[in-house]
Amino acid sequence: MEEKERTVGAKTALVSVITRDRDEQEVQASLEELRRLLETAGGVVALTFLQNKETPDVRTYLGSGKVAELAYYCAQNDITLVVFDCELSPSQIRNIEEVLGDKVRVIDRSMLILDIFALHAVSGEGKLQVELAQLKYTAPRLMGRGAELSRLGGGIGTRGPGESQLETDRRHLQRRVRMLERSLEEMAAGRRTQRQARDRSGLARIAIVGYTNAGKSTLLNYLTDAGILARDQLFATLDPTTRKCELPGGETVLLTDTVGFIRNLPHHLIHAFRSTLEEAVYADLLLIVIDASDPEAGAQLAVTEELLESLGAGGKPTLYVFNKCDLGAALPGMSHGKEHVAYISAATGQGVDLMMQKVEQILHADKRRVTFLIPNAKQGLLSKLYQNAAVEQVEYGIDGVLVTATVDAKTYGPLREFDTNPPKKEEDDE
Ligand SMILES: Nc1nc2c(ncn2[C@@H]2O[C@H](COP(=O)(O)OP(=O)(O)OP(=O)(O)O)[C@@H](O)[C@H]2O)c(=O)[nH]1
Ligand SMILES: [Mg+2]
Repeated sequence: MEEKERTVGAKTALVSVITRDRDEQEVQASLEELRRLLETAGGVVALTFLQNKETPDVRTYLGSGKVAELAYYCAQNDITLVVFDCELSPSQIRNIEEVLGDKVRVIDRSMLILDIFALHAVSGEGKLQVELAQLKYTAPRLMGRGAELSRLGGGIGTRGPGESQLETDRRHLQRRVRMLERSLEEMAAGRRTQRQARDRSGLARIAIVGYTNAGKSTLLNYLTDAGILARDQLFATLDPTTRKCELPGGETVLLTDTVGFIRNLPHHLIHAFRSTLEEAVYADLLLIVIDASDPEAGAQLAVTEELLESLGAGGKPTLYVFNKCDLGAALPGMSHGKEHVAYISAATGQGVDLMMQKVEQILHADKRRVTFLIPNAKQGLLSKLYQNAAVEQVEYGIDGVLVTATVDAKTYGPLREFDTNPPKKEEDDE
């Protein structure tokens, strides 16, 4: 394929601008990440191009003199791909390509990320999510290049989902977008049904979340032999995987591995993956995995927490899991002010037992042992108790059923009126 030849192994220039809002350190860290993204997608960095500029140029992002300079370097070094570490508008891409000439393709950070997503999507839902995001984000950026739109879905030298369906005609595109949105909505509904079934099982749900490459899949593999692909790549995992796992005390819980986060993700990209990310929203406990050996760990955690917040998963019981401790911690002070922390190596298993004890403690922190008198007319509540609590003793009497069980706050709430020894009001409000 022509696209393949152009991009896999393509000599690439990475471009960034140090602006008033982004200092050099931030720009360098982001550029380093862009280099790793490019390598994951199969490209080779031949040149890095930086400019100091108060604000990016509206027409060409770099100043016009700098774009001309970039064109010269591209020609000198046989560069065929230029990746800007920012979000470019469709017209900026066109204007830059005009200066750089026919041989050079210009993309931005999000287009590169979508290329990788296209490479790594496995499930039907994952593939449709990627295609939809590509149609909404990448398509307008390739419009106006006529027949070349067929590149879309091809990604950076790969065959992505949906390549065959893509048309140059906008109306076709819009129809395809609506079709994908409908299919994804149906899949999201299916996911909700699955989730409800899991809810009925009464098992606690734990979501493993965190920055890309932190070691989430390695951890789930260690705990459950899930056999998920774990690699030194960004966005190795796109599709969530859920496995059962036993806590030290014998309780079975559900653990879900999720897609990783990264900085500077445009909002509509997050939106496209919302339904898979929702696994985190419905969890009872979050394990935020942090690559403690990465000097950027602090910034990565901040991005992770911000994204969790925007998804509506902020404020959940959280265990901060500092991973890769076999490599040594880059930032020793990071656990300050965090209520629950664990230090592990998912690769060697060191510290994982202790981590699981903490998981158990947090899950059980709000549990209490209660004796309920459940009226005969409300026998349905008894089966709820059997599902969601550890029932110790049951006595059938004339007034109803006397049950002693250990319950969590969620289960206790609707049964409060049947508690034979309810807590006093003050305790209640704690
Ligand atoms: N040394 C060391 N390497 C680890 C550890 N945990 C994970 N890794 C490595 O880190 C890389 C990323 O691990 P993954 O488990 O794929 O990370 P992830 O968080 O699932 O990443 P994405 O799915 O890409 O978001 C792999 O090369 C792992 O072998 C650890 O405790 N120590
Ligand atoms: Mg993974």
